[in-house]
Amino acid sequence: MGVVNVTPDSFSDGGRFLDHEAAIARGRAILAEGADLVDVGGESTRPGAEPVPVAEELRRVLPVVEELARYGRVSIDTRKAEVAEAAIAAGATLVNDVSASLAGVVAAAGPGVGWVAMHMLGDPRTMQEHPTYDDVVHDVRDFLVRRAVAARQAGVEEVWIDPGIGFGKTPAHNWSLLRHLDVLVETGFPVLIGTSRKRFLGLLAAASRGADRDVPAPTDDRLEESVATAVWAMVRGVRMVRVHDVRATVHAATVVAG
Ligand code: PMM
Repeated sequence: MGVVNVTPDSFSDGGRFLDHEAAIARGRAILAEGADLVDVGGESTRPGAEPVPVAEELRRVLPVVEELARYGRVSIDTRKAEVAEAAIAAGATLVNDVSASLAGVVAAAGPGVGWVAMHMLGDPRTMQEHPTYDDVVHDVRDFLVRRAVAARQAGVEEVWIDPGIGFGKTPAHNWSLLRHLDVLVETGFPVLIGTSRKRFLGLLAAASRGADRDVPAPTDDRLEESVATAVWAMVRGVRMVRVHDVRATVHAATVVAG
């Protein structure tokens, strides 16, 4: 899954694809580089981000979804029912739902549309303040299985689960989830994960390059860490990875596939 953020403020590519033509060109390049689908989002969910009004989110994403759906599979990254519905009407066939609350919308769309349930603690404005869990791996697994089972019962056939790396999680929580991916894979629901260019990898990158440990490496200097975690996840049975660096990740995936 390759990412196209049509936003002014996403943490890694914010502002670059706000223009529709640029977003469409990037989406087409992602598909040409070998991604199976392109994930279009119009609201940043980076820590501290403010919500975007529905009309503005629709304005950002709909033309991009409609055009890219001519070339490949499109998912819509949204927390809003109105945006999910409109994107499905425009050709999206997967709803990437970081709020894990839109199963009803997807069920109503009928067969042929899938749903990603992602785990997030709180909401993007406050999620990184003091995230705490009894046991992050099992708390996340239990939440996702509850939502996924309910979605199946509501009639959604294609249901993915995603632990939501960085969404109300400390670096230690992220590493625990990565170390115990088997717990998610064993649920039987296909697992999606997004580690690409995230801050905890920036901190590791800075430390491994001998820089200040508290200052993350820039987002465009997290490639090796991003690909390494994607490969790690694939080897452990994760079926989809959400990435910015499509070409490198597709090449790495061919090694995993043998
Ligand atoms: N991460 C971001 C946005 N959407 N969706 C899923 N399913 N999983 C993720 O980990 C995820 C997501 C934040 O990253 P971005 O700002 O680069 O899009």
